[in-house]
Amino acid sequence: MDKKYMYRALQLAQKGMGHVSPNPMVGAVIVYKDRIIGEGYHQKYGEPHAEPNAIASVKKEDQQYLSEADMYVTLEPCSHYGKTPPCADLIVRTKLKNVYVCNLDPNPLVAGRGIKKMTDAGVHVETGILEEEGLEVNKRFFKTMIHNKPYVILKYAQTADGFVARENYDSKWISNGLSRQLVHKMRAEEDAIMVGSNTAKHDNPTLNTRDWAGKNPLRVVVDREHKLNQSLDLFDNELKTICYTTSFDEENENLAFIPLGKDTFFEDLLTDLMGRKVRSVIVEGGSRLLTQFIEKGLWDEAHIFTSSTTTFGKGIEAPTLTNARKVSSQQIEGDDYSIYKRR
Ligand code: AOF
Ligand code: ZN
Repeated sequence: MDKKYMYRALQLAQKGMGHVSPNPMVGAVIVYKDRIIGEGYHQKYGEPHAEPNAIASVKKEDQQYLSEADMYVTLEPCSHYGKTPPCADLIVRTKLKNVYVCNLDPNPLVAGRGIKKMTDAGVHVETGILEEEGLEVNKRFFKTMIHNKPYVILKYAQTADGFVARENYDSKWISNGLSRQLVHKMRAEEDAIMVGSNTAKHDNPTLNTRDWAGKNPLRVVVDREHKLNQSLDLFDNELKTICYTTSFDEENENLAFIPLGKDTFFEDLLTDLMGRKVRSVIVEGGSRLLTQFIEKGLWDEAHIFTSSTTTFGKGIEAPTLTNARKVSSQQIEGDDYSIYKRR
């Protein structure tokens, strides 16, 4: 067993970023005598899993080695008939010698059965290789499988003196152009993007990914009182928007108004998004909405851009992140970009 091949499998897995949700990202590498003879990953939701892709990639002249080869795969091979037949059966039929697995699959349809199928058939299986790294790669999938709630990412930009906007909201951009492009990349990687009614009203955002080549996430706006003007860009009918209210109920192809209970509003909102196959959501503001997610402990990760400017004087204060642990920090053309996780 050599961990470098699992690193490669994790790298392959992430090529599926933005294309496989609600499925996990999975990569697989086939190794014979310290040489990679096959590679594959789960490329698109509904399409073949990583393992058949890796096996299919083995060149004709190398196929004779499969029964002596090892597979490194980032998730327990599946045991169920879903959109594709069980990968564990394919591995058994292919007669691979050793299978090294990063994470077990928490999906109740699999949950250890994939491992059992292979060991019962005499395949040598080892699990837990680079487990922590795998949990990070598939943090969205594990969160939703275990807690039945999407992975929630808070994202905001603040000035050095801790404001997210001027008092009169005439300050749409705090972070620099490169940071904003990074935000568009982030948007393309998640399933949904959410703002509150103040942000929708004052910034009139389109919430698309125009500065990045990638898919657009579902747009979500919290407008409890159903007061937002329907001429805002969010309601332009070009991408789907879900508007959560406490009363109004109406849904068509590109726009849905979903009424939720007042007391369990945010919990219900996350549950409703789960039902819409949303496995991750970026909450982009404003301060009031972000604060509610923080106070209810309904967030998983926070990305905070802090500019070097302090010219605001009076303004809308940035939220205070509590119960947070900093996991990384870097400079982007003068902006500090830090990532936190909830303790
Ligand atoms: C694997 N290899 O590459 C992936 C797996 O709807 P389906 O048929 O695509 O099945 C989705 C489930 O299969 C998903 O929830 C997870 O449990 C597993 N994903 N398994 O062996 C893969 N993507
Ligand atoms: Zn599978």
